[in-house]
Amino acid sequence: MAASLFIYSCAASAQIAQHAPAGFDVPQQSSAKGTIDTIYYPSATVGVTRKALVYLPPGFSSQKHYPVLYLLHGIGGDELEWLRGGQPQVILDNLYAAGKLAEMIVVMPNGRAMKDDRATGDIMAKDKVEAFAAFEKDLLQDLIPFVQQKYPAFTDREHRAIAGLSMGGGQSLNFGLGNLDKFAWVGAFSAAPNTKSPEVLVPDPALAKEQLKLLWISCGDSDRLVSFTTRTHQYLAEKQVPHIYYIEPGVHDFKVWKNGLYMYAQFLFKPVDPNSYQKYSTL
Ligand code: FER
Repeated sequence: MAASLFIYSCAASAQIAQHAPAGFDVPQQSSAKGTIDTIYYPSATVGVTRKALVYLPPGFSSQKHYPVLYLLHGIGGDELEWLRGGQPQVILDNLYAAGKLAEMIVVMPNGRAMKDDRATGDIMAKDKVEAFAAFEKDLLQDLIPFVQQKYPAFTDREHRAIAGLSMGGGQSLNFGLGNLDKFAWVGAFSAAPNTKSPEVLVPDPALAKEQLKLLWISCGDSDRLVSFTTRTHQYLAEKQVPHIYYIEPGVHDFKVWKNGLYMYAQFLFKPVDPNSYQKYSTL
């Protein structure tokens, strides 16, 4: 019994993503680098051409097929926010160099689906906040089909992930859990008040449990918005929907979001072991 438990814990810990170590976000001279494209896609939803950034992994080849992660920004940001504040390409390049990441395409859109989608003026204005909800249609009907036409992407739910920070975290939960036929991997870093109430997010816990590969929710313990993460976690725990709930020391900033990307990305598009999720959790 003791021996089998030991073996089990070794096997489980082998696939556990650890908290980001020092240097995880520092460019390494010698390692292969991914590339970043800017794409412009016609949005029938908004009625304009919209912009997004696309990170292609080192060694990208149009002869292969790739899963896709949609990575969303916060209320004060746009398609450049992750790049400017989080340098995800450095984090991902380093993870590839360490052999810790499945090859994937990462799409960073502008999640404020309105004609003038700049993060200027009153970013909390009603029409701008509503545009974050309107992005669901733009994402599903305009951006995803465009990405799948332009890049050699797998098109099934098990090869599509969504994650975001703050407003983008709320969007990821709302859109991901609301469209389980489209997304098998859902992640939220410091989800904002736009996060739907747990009963609305997950009305059918059995279906969510069956369909989700991974549901990740993380937040800094001193974030003023932490209650939105805790509330979601409590409901999921009560309904026994497997998820990773990762509370770390921190506030509402890129230190937490970069670690969220670092950890969440390592799970994506690999075999999952929900039994290992309980090793995460609180401080
Ligand atoms: C709010 C507080 C914070 C809110 C949104 C946010 C829509 C979003 C923060 C972020 O994206 O960083 O009351 O309401």
